[in-house]
Amino acid sequence: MRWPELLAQLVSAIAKDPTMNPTKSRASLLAAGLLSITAWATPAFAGHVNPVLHAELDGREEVPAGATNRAIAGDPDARAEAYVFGIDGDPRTLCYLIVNVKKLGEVEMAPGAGRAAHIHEAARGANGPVVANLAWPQNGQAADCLTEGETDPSGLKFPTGEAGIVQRILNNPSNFYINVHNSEYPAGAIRGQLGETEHQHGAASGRAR
Ligand SMILES: [Cu+2]
Repeated sequence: MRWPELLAQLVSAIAKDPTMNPTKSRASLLAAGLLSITAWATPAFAGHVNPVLHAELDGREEVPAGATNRAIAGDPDARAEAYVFGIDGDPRTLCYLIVNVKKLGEVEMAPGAGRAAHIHEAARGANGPVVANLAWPQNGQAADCLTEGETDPSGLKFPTGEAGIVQRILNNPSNFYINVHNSEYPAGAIRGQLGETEHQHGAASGRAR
């Protein structure tokens, strides 16, 4: 996705997503994130180090609990994209978007009854524990910023309570994956390993866009 589309989708998600709590501080964080992305995506700022991570979520990436079972564990047709990024000067906050959700069942429904989204810790091909509770992408989008120690009615947004989990995710993205669950696929409908964006590779080689 091109940056202008991503920014438009982020703004749209902020405006529409009923799972977001548009508090003043959260809006400020998202604005800071937008500025980070905008500054980073501008050729004059190529090389800006604030990481922007991407995941392609696909039902075929979900793996069953039994390591020897090679069957597809997720929804084979469903797809989505996710972006994760940090905030300059706020190392304990992580922002994300889940966008371009396609063919995911129950997407019009409210969260709960198995409908949820997470960051888990495990390498590709393995399952691991939830390290961040994300918003269910109701109506196809979710966006928020989470700070270590922050809670909602269901508990800590980073449930392990680990100090430094945000930087660990940003610095070791391939050890983490995003997945989305629904009641049909309670163990995970779509999944994608976090990695650097193609845009970052472009910036590193001097092709900032
Ligand atoms: Cu999950």
